Amino acid sequence: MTTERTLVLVKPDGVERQLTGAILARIEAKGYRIVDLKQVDATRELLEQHYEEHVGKPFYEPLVEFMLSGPSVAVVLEGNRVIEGFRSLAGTTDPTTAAPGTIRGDFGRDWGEKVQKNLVHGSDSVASAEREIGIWFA
Ligand code: IDP
Repeated sequence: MTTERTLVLVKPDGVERQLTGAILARIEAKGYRIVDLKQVDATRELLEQHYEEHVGKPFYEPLVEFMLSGPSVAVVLEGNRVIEGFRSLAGTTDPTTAAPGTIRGDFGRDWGEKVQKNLVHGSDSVASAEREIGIWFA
């Protein structure tokens, strides 16, 4: 058994496009358990912590501005190998080439902006998940 928790965000583009329900339906259909969920108006301070690994990259400021543009839905999921399982459901970072059948591949595209609006975030390791759950559910 490798029971894990992960932090998932439905990013502002997903909330704005009213895809939250469709995204959560895929998570629940896969069999993961939602253990906590809330809509959040993220602050710059919260986002600076969440995206600290990307500080200084060309897309960092557009990414923060995008994440400040509207509410996100923050979700804690639990299940065996849920960290890699959710990232598999989400698809690769670039929505243009994310595989059909994934959240990003089915619902995402390139909108010609400096930041990739790709609908969801999922933690990438046990350490990241613990850190990110602490940030969003402080
Ligand atoms: P991930 O969300 O697939 O784990 P990360 O590399 O952690 O990808 O990047 C965080 C977010 O930053 C991405 O989800 C995407 O919104 C944005 N991003 C990443 N790389 C680029 C890029 O090269 N150009 C524009 N935006 C990017």
